[in-house]
Amino acid sequence: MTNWTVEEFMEDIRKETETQFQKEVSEASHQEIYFAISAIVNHQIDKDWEKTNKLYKNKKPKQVYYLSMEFLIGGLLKSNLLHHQMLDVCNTALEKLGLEPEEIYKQEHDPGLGNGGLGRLAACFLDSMASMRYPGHGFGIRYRYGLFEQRIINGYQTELPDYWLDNEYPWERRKPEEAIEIIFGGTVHMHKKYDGSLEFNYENTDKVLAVPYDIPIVGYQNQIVNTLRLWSAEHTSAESPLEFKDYYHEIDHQHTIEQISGFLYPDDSSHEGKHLRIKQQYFLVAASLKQIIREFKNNGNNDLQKLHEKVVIQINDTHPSLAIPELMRILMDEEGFSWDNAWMVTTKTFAYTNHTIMSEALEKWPTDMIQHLLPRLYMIINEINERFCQGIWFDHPELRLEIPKMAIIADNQVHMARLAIVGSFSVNGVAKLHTEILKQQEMKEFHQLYPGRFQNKTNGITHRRWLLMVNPRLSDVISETINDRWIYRPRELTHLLRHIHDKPLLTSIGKIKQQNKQELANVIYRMTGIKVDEQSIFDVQIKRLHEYKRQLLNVFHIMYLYNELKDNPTLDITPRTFIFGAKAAPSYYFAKEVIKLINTMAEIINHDPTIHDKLKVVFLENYNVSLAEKIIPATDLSEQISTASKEASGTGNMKMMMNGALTIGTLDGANIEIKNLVNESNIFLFGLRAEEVYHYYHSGEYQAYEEYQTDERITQIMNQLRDGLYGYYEFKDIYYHLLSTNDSYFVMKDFADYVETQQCVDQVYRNKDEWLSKSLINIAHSGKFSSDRTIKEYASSIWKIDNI
Ligand code: 26Q
Repeated sequence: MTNWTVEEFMEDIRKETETQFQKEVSEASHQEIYFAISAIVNHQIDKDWEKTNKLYKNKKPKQVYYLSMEFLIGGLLKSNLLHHQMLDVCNTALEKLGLEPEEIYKQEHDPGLGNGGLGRLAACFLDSMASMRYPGHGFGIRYRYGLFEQRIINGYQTELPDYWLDNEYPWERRKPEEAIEIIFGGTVHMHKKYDGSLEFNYENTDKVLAVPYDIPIVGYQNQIVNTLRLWSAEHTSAESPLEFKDYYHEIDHQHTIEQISGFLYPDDSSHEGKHLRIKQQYFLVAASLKQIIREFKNNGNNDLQKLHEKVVIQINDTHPSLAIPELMRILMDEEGFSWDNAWMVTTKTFAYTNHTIMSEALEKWPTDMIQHLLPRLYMIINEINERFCQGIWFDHPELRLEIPKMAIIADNQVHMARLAIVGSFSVNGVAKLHTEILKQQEMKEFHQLYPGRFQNKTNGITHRRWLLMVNPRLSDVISETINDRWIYRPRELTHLLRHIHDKPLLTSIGKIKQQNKQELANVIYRMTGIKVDEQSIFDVQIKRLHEYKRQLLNVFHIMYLYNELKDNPTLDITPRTFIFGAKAAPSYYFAKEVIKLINTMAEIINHDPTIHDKLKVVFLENYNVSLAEKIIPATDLSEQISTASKEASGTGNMKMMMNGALTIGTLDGANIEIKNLVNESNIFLFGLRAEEVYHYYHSGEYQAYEEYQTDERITQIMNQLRDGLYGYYEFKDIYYHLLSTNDSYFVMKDFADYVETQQCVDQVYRNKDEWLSKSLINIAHSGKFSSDRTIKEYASSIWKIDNI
């Protein structure tokens, strides 16, 4: 650990700008200063990284590998400075050099290598593993284009390519000497060898090079640096000079290969089988497994029969579940294992995390596609399926009738979740309710078959980024009040409860929220030109746009309030600023219409002088990790209003709670666990419960049309959507969609309760002391949602690994 003085740090910045750019600090651009500081941090990181690798090499602990198609790591400069105990010094040094630190940090193009919660969870997990000294690493893909950049034009979402590698990315290290060759397609020939064993040869295959780019994952002030390895697809160089006529063909082919790591697919929930997506998945899996086995052997292990003693692989949703048949292939075809031995090792190595119950989001791939692209893997999947179904038939006759629902291959499709369950020793959900739903409903046959295999691991978030880094003022006040041990033991945040009557503390927490709101108001003004009232309630919904997340319910509430104010401009309501951030999958028409609706309401409301600024609506474009870092510390009210049973966990709910927001939410996902901690008086709950949602689905009792006709407020809103809002805009498609689907996410059904609960919010907010003490209670209980707790649970009950 280094203890730099401000002067030393300033000197280093000078030196780096000189050597890298031959410039004085005063002449250097913000970009160049950013690169200079990154270089300073990188020198430190490289030393610790080498030390950590040596430590692992010597002690040879069991390692965990987190396989994920997404890692939403966010900006790394600030967090790396913080983790190296250099952030304060760096801030002061920059200020002394006449620079605004935030101006430098925002030079970093934050890599959008994930869609949302699942990708951000992977990043929080890496942070917790390194910070708690667990030997755990990530494997993913280095997409050349991350998730699209969102621009709002004329109220509509448009998508632009996110080319995040436009400048050099200072945190990655290319390792061409460790590249791995991957084989796709071809035809398989089977030979019987003299000893009776089988040999598989491939003809007309496609070769792809997986080139690693390593990103350091820096532990919090503990000198541990783990590795996130992202694979980039490159072509192998042509082996011999090309015939002229083959030349263009060859270039075209190289281009196709590079496309494998070309871009991240958006989560469009009802994805048809996309050829390139499955290539990406196999590419990740094949490269990572080869690397894992290579490392296992390099560590002096020569008996792959013992792989699971040194290696455990967590697969992040089904996306990397081809790893299961791929490990089978390696063990049998390359290492000479029998089926039974290979299966034993494989099923002791993999653990699978499920992140959704939405059946349309469960991955299925057409069999002919897998057969064509991965012929040998298809043979193996087939055999896994045969043996699995036979096993049920003979050993579990009570489940015979369920075989069609359980078969890995059914209706000419490979069901990836079924493959993942059968091939893993552990299956986990991401919040208590979600895990119960998996066990009792969505995967109940599998739970009957393998009752011990299912377990819950409630999600978490890294409190280092989501509190310490993004909200330094609040962090300081907390440390002054209960001392700073909470940074290492976030559960100690509960000590704040002893200060619940501490008026000066509540006042300073209130002031800090106010300052954060002021800063966000500036961001909002810069981004949209909208001036918002910092005294108003900052009511925030930030997440991917999905029907089940019900941004539409939020909009209905806004439309209702606006209609009320139009009828009665002196109506006494607490001023509110509704803040949205959301990307819609490019092909998700309904979601995009909701974005247009939000922007239309913003246009109308923000320019209507008759409502005296009591309402403002803000849609912040291109919601991503760095924008989240500005919004979350400034949030008063966190909108977690999914249709009960649909949100597996949610993690934004935890981030906002940790920053003192109160939640308005349904009893869904982790909201339930938030409620259990803070108790019902410190959270605003409303709406149908999960059982009621299931009941209405099965009974068909709910009639959306009746709801529309009986509640006059809904009638008015719906008719406005159909006929045009205040003379102008129409949203007929939303109107017809709600009625023709019988309001399948219960927007209209939950409306009345939602509005009533929002009225409670309005009342409580008027009593500053009451609001602030609820806020403190939320902060105090948020330590449970540190991903440190989550990772400890994975480590002890799934991975069986110790920290070093
Ligand atoms: C799949 C196939 C083809 C293309 C895209 C996809 C795809 C990509 C991403 C499908 C799903 C995702 C992402 C899902 C996700 O983020 N789920 C969220 O995971 C969080 C972490 O567990 C939970 O908190 C959220 O409740 C859950 O919605």
